[in-house]
Amino acid sequence: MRNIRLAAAQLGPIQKDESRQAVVRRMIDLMDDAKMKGAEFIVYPELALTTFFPRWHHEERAEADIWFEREMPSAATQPLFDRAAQHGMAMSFGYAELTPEGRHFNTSIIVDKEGRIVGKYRKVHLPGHDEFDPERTHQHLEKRYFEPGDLGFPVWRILGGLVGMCICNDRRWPETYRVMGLQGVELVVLGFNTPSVNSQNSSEGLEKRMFHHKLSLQAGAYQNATWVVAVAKAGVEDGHHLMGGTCIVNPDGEIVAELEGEEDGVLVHDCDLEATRFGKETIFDFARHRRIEHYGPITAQVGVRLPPG
Ligand code: CDV
Repeated sequence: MRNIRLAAAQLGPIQKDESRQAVVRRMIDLMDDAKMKGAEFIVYPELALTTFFPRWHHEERAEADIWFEREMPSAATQPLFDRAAQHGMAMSFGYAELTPEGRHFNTSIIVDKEGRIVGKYRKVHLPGHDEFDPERTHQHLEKRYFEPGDLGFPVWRILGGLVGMCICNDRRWPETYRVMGLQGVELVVLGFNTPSVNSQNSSEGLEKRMFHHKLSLQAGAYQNATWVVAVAKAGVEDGHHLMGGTCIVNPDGEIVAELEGEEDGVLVHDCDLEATRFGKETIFDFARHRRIEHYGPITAQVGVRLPPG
């Protein structure tokens, strides 16, 4: 056994006018709860410090900088780092990053048990659009406010295992998991903000959206023999509903723990990293079975090229 006792720390809604300090207080409460339950690694959602601001259109792009962090830790987040170090707990959370060069990313970090940032990931697959779209039921302006991540999909040695990150929409893309799978990943942690309504097809329904969410996680876990932990920001934010669905998926692709509800809450599970070995050494032994001579189009083209005729 090579266990990581992991806490998936779901956040309920964060309203537009809620301060970073207030959110950090909620995150610390969840951390204290996770500590009582014996967790050594806590994972929070995408853009954990604010409301899901890409639903709001700022005519002036720079106005949106109020949602971004210029440093990490910041004065507002330092208490979270301090409490994590005090508990000896590693953590991962998402935030909007504004770099000293003026670049904007949708970012997640891993902080080790001593409170040091040891991993950074910037969201690669940005959904949505970059201009106000009157045809949609609501806006999803990630392409307006962020540039695509420039760090790839690294995997870090931490907590005795191989841990990678992705963010929300990344979970729907098999390439995300496979690039980490090719680095031996044993645990993928991710946060998400998923509206319960499809802005371009309101008849889709929550049930189908939840199905696609779980399908993506379960396929990614199974096909790469890795644990996957997905953590929601859920509930009604400023009149817009985000779905829940915080869950932990084992390397067989089975959901082994699920959080009910759309409030702040912690889901704790022992993830035995040794459980990744069987899949990695048999059906998904990449070294023996992958046929890269046939995979060229995956990196050579973006859109679909129809066959001739
Ligand atoms: N934050 C996200 O990336 N949300 C997308 C929505 C827009 C579909 C998601 O994939 O859940």
